[in-house]
Amino acid sequence: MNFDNGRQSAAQAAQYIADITGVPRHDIALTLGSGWNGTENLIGETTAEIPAGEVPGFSASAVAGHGGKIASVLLPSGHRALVLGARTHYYEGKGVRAVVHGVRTAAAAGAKICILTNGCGSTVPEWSPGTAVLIRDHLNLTAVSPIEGANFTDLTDLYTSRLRQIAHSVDPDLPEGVYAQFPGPHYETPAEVRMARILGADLVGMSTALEAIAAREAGMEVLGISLVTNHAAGISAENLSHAEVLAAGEAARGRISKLLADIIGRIFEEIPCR
Ligand code: 8IG
Repeated sequence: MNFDNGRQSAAQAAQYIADITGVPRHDIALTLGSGWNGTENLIGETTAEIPAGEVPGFSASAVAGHGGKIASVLLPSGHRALVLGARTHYYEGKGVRAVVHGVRTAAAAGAKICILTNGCGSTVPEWSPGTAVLIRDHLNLTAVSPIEGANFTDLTDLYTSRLRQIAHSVDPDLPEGVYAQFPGPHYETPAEVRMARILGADLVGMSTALEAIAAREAGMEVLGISLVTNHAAGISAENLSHAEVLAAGEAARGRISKLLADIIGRIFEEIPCR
């Protein structure tokens, strides 16, 4: 067996993106989760946009609130960002390879840094909808890995302290937490949320951990930022709804877009363009 860990299909997708956008290499990848769409407009100038479904190996997203486009953005520093407005979730049943194809494509496109954003539930009563949280570490509760073969990848500093420090230099009050990826698509029961808290999870969601693992395996540095869009089940008196999730994202959009734009600006400060 040849365990290429998706490199060949990622290389094909990256070549397609380079051809269509006219940008041979991108410096950073940005995956936009629930509530984060529109952020690309604040970080720089979109020079090309491709419907995700047209790129080899990608499929159009079916979830409202998920953009479905791949954009090439010219940052004020001159660097290039590949913005993945589409994300394949594990619960779509397309397999873990499809879930991480986006980050592998970004790596093949040249990205050395991978920023993953998401909307999630909070197990911390004080973190209400609208709170942005830096991911310090994760619990992969999907019971699968995106890596195939005897490729023993070190995850000690997965969400690198270097990038978290840069984020904190932009907003010193940004809280940090542990993100637990559940398979979904159902939200947790209150008992599962209590279990997650006991295991050390501050945030619960349906993405990010598998992508972060693949990003690291592909040699990228990872930064994760969550937007709390709801209290996890049982944490507050309310029931969960996708409408609530969308509303929280809408209300926070300007603030979190600016936060991300400032962090990206800081990352490339004093780094010359290739
Ligand atoms: I947005 O409460 C969003 N995504 N698992 N639990 C899980 N995923 C989520 C939640 C949540 N909110």
